[in-house]
Amino acid sequence: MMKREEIAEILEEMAELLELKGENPFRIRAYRNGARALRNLDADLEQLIKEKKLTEIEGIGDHLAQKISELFLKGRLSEYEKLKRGTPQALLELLQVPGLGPKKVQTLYKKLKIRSLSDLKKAAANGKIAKLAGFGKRSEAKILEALETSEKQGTRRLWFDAMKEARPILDALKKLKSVKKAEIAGSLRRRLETVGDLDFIASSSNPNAVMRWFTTQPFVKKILSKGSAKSSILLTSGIQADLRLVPHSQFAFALYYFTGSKEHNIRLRMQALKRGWSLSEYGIERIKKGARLPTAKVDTEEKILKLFGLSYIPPELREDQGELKAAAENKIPKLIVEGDIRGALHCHTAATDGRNSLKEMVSAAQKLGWEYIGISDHSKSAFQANGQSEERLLAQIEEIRKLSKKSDIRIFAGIECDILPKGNLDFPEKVLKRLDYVIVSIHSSFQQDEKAMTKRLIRAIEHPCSTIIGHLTGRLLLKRKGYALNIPKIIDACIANKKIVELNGNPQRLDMDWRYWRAAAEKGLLCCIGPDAHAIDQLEFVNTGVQIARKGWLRKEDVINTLPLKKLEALLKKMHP
Ligand code: DGT
Ligand code: CA
Ligand code: CA
Ligand code: ZN
Repeated sequence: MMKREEIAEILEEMAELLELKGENPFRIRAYRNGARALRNLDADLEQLIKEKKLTEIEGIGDHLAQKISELFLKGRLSEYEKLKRGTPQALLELLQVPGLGPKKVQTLYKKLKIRSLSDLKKAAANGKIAKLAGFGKRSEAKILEALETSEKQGTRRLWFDAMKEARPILDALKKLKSVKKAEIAGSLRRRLETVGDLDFIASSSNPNAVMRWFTTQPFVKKILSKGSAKSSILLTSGIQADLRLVPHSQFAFALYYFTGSKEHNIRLRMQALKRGWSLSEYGIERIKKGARLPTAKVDTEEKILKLFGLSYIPPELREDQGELKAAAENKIPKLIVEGDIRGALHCHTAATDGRNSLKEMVSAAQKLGWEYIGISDHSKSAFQANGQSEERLLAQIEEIRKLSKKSDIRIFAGIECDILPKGNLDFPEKVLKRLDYVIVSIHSSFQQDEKAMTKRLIRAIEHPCSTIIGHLTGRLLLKRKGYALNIPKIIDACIANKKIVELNGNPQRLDMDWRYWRAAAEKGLLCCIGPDAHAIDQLEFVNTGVQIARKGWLRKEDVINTLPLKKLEALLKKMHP
């Protein structure tokens, strides 16, 4: 069964395709209205369909109801597929460029004969687009910028998505008879927020058999290269995967080398040279006469580092951010692990834009073994997310208090409160005071300059009722840069006002960026890892957050949702009187 949001997206795409064809505006509007109605739906879609009551919803007529049912039940819509097939590929591609809607795409197609992204780029670079009616210099510049970012990002993937693909491949590799050891390497192992490809390292005594396996699986779309030491394939999802095979004795060295980062490796190799050794993916050897090299067997990464007098450096930290120095001083922190998490505070329900009810979210949290869950639905200005009015919020608080009394797990009443353009909050103090905590986030007016944006956020930080700053920069990885912001200043303001910064675990956000966390936490900033869950199956995003927290050198003590219930309760009470 298709999800409500997916159906809404297809209806919107239908509207775009119809508009591209120059169809009747009423029909186009009907699809758009239908998408909006679906997104704002309070009731259960499945039930409405079963009882044939879809048409009772404002904005959904007979025709649309039939389309929605078809999508929901079959997961596809023949009319949509036909429309898509009938639209030139070039137009579909152009439609994907941010800032280009159907009308503009039509104009580009007709007036400038633009048939591809490279045509579009050429025209923009030559200033031809600015001259078209309805475009102008600004929109030309925007198109160029959008094209450049999409080129730069190329085929990178979110870490989360790449890991989902890599796990089963790794498991299958490990099960092969001729494979002794197998690991993920590269940026995926380092938990970088996006990855260029999947890197696998394995040791085997029968490389040809392993490579034959790797290049003939159902996940292979195309073989890029095949050899007994290295093969590269394109997965059906479009992402590249490399497999390197080495003899057992070289496994640890190969794993270390191909985990990277390149910069980290270079620094470690310099230390080797200073000692008269050469370190490579094959092993370590003496290159200077008289240099001493321990003869003990080196078959783990721990032992490689030990040769240099270094303590173990987890892959997440190998980014040349001072980790070698810390390891030399035995100062690599004990990083947070998934099992340290005892609950989460950034969770949405169907009261706003979540997919599950309060009860469902609570019981899912309980199944995860959490001691508490905080509900933080949107505030009224977030109308695109069905933000709650004061009335609805107060009713929800009531509902939460009642359910919490009956439950084995504590439910905190919170909110994700919009920070308005001037920095004031979306609800008056007397309302916010009824809650246990307040996450403050920006969901509008992203265009403000750095000074205005920083001022806006600091005002929210200084508000007596704010507790946690949500997804600090608003970035959507591979899609949208964060808004302009003086992050160090924000960090200082949070520390001065004793406010917490979120590490948003949604794989597309991972915000605040890991590069800021180490220094911030050393100055005393506390972190809250939020799943920003909009459905029960997204509660696990808190674990993605943990991976990134590790990358930011965070320990359990730096993260408030590792606290046992009583301690967290006390902390929130102190912060939010
Ligand atoms: P990616 O794939 O762009 O997300 O980033 P990585 O780090 O996975 O890079 P990749 O796949 O090109 O190579 C995997 C690792 O292998 C890399 O982190 C370090 C190592 N490596 C690859 N080529 C070189 C090289 O030319 N020099 C050094 N020092 N290391 C390399
Ligand atoms: Ca890689
Ligand atoms: Ca690679
Ligand atoms: Zn948000």
